[in-house]
Amino acid sequence: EITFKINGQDMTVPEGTTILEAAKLNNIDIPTLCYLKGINEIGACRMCLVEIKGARALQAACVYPVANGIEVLTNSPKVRKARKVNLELILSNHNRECTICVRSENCELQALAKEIGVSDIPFEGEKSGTLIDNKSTSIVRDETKCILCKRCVAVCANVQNVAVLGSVGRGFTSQVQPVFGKSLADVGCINCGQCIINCPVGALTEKSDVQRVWDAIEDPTKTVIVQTAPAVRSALGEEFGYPIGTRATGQMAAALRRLGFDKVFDTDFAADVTIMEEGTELLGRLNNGGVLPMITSCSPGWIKYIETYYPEALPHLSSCKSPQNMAGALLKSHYAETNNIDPKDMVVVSVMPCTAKKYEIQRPELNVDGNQDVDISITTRELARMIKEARIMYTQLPDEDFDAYYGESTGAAVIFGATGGVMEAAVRTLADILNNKDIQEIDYVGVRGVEGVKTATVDVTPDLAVKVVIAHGGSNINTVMKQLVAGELADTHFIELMGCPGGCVNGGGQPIVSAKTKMDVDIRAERAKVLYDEDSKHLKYRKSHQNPSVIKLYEEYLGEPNGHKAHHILHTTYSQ
Ligand code: HC0
Repeated sequence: EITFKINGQDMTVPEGTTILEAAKLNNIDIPTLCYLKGINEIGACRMCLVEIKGARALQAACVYPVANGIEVLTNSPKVRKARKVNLELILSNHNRECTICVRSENCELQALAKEIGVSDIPFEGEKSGTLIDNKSTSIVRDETKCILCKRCVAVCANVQNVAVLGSVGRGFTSQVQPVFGKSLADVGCINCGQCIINCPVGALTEKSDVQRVWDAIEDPTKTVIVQTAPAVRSALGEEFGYPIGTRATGQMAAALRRLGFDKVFDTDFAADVTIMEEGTELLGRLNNGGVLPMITSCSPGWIKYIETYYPEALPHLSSCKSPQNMAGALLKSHYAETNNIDPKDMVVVSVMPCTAKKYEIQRPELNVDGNQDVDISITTRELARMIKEARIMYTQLPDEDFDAYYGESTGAAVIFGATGGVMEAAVRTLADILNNKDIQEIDYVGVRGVEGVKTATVDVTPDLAVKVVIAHGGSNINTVMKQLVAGELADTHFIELMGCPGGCVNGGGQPIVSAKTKMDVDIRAERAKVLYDEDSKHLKYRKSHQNPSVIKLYEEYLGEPNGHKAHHILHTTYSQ
């Protein structure tokens, strides 16, 4: 234990505690900018400078461990002045067109400038970066706004194990860029957008498709149908002032209707279909000596990851399209046929917590009879912007339901949005089908939670113990994939992998929460809770095979799961 003084008060903390952490324990606020708890603790931005009595230089609180007997001042005139000058220097090299920046009012730099009281930039400032890279389907990188905090570099390398962003140059020529100054579209970027949600400013944003959606809605020749991913409802409310962990389902459906979509459907419906297809595929592989373990194929960041870094393992992937694309493919086939609409006159829009979904929809193999499954994919944030632009008073909206049939879903589907959810949904259905009964104990808590890699053995029947592995985020995925290619997972049957840490609830398209808030709140767990609550408290059915509309769809149209028609519409092969 270490005893020291902070702003005149005595404090005792465990050895190794940084001044920043100690101050927080004592309700003393120290500003930070480059700091990202557990991910980027490098003391680079110098915003967290504090004075240590007797020491000549000010120290960065985020990396400086407390020592016995020191006296720390977090609010001395010297400290305030230094922070202000440092912030002015950062601002002098930053594109300050805040009024037209999508991060305005959600920008950590802007907030700091206000808190610290910067009212003038006394330096001319070198403008080091000029490039705006918008070649990627998913991510726009604007060097004029980058403040070199390196949060994106750390997340991309250490959390996602992708490492396509790095620092180049020194001093005023310093830049954060992909290798050789290439576009994000031309390096091994998996489009996950974790860089975006960890960027404090507007240097990294999603490629906006909002105008394309407005144009479609305004086009009288088009039937415009929207589908919303499971995780969107766990976070959309945050954009309208609701606390993290507020369920948005009903108001979201109401808002989408008022935006002018012809039909408001739920990706969750297709998640139920996915369980029918993927569960059947797994049983087929188990019974017929197919490639095992089988790995889920619904996260497009993960798909790009395996194609780029583990192509030899592609036969392990399920052949199922993602629920997003299954929904699109069914709308352009079954729905179009039954409603006498030419699929060419349909525009399917998906609202996703994900930036990689923008990449997924334009993959050439994801179509049905030449019609692209999904036409436009927007993020949760873009939907919020549309609602604001339309001046819909979101908080005043009533709760409404999705439209019938393709809006019907189960608790199994909604938990897809949290890590472990797809696995739990699959096990619920497999257990019922193989035991031929409606099992009541269906909360498989062993596969839930934010632990990086989860392993469980589920006794599905007295004779079948299914061994499963679940991982989320590139680094954890990499741990599992290394084991897989080394032959260490030969006795595992089914693996769920999701590209983002925490699963889709923490996807790169979700509302952006400041690093400061993330010091206190695990947004992955809070948002996941929304989905598990919807599953256990709000939905009539909690198993995919009990979805009445899904049952009807197979009876009337698809035939058997994994049958000929289902294969044609709902499956694909990834082979890059
Ligand atoms: Fe997900 Fe999905 S659960 S990937 O995390 O499977 O993005 O929310 O929409 O497609 O359903 C994201 C979330 C989806 C898909 C579903 C899956």
